[in-house]
Amino acid sequence: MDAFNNGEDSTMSKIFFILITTLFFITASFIATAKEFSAEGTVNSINSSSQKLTISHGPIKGLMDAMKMDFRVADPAMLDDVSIGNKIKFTLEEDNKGNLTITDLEVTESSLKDGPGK
Ligand SMILES: [Cu+2]
Repeated sequence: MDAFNNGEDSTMSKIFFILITTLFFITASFIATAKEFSAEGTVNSINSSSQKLTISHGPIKGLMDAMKMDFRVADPAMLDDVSIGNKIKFTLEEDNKGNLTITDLEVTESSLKDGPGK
């Protein structure tokens, strides 16, 4: 088609396209501001009623130093996958208000007294 081979018009429409695409991605990145972090730690306690785990975690790159703190899990069923003393690897998601939620976890080392129940 002529429109695509038409020198300046074509350049202008390319610039326009790039501009719109760039604006779209900038807007999208503001809407989806959830950030993800990978972390490791040891489960200190499990609180079903508040849907939280107390974890002694190692340093989390770009987020915080090593410490003991509570984390909310995205799904209460995730609490059934861990026992006190378990070493876990987990994924943290930070929403645009700074709230942290564990969206994924995996036990890397079971505790010695890993009995049934909690
Ligand atoms: Cu912390």
